[in-house]
Amino acid sequence: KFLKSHTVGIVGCPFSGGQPRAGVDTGPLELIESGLVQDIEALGWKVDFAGADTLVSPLVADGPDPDIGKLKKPRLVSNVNKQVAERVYKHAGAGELTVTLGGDHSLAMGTVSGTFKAHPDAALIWIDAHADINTPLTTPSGNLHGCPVSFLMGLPGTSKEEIPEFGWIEPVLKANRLVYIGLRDIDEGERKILKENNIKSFTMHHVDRYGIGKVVDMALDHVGRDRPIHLSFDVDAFDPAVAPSTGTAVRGGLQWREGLCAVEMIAETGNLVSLDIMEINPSISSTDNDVKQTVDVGRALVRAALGETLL
Ligand code: 6HN
Ligand code: MN
Ligand code: MN
Ligand code: MN
Repeated sequence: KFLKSHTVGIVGCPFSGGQPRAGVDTGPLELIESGLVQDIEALGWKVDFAGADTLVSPLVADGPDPDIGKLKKPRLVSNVNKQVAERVYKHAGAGELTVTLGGDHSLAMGTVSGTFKAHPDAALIWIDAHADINTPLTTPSGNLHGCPVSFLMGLPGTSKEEIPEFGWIEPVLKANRLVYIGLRDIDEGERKILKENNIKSFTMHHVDRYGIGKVVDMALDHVGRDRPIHLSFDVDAFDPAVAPSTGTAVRGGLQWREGLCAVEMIAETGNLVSLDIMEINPSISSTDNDVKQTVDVGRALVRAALGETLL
């Protein structure tokens, strides 16, 4: 409905500057090398991807990058995301289904900005253990991967006047166009923001109580079934037994089929225009199989989004 061609535009972003753990920047290459492009082509989609070595660059701040308040590496995160936004917009504006491979979740500042520039009426579905809606004023860690949603909504502390370094981000996201699934680790400031802004949040409690199918139906009803959808999927939404190689794992997450089923239902609407696969960190593992398993689930998410199991 909202795509102009049966083409997937891939944006690889080897970036880790929104959080402290090295390795999440190698996620995109691992996904590509595992055969993701072939997976996509096998499902009958064309792939618009210039190659794994043409990722967003340079991944450096223009100058010194001291903390701003609590925020760590603010200029670096801002610069990279500005480029990501341009890349995503190029694909989304051309009517392709954009798939962004992270990298840490601060990258959603760029992916959502780029998608919403092409599709201003879009809704954002955020599947994650975390709400990533801390503001510069509420963040307990200063890690910007915990903050992208607040910038996209223009919450207090994120305005051009308060923090000009992020002034390029337009507050494109309205509270009623956002829905969360899978939450289970929410900071105090975030809880307040979710309540005050009436943001629809299906936590793991709701997944247990209603089942994933009902939860996704309620989520789609909430944002509306006739708009473009940007799905931002943090692999830490999965239980650590399913996706162990990630930087901020939290117990009690989605099972393999629950995560896949959610993505399949979103794909089934025919409205998916942009997908993020974030926070795969191949440097984090305690058994030989951890990395393979986490990369496998990332690949499976992309295939599910492209209709693998929809007949
Ligand atoms: N992620 N709420 C914590 C923070 O530091 O703000 C954790 C954020 C995790 C972010 O997983 O994308
Ligand atoms: Mn998370
Ligand atoms: Mn926490
Ligand atoms: Mn996240």
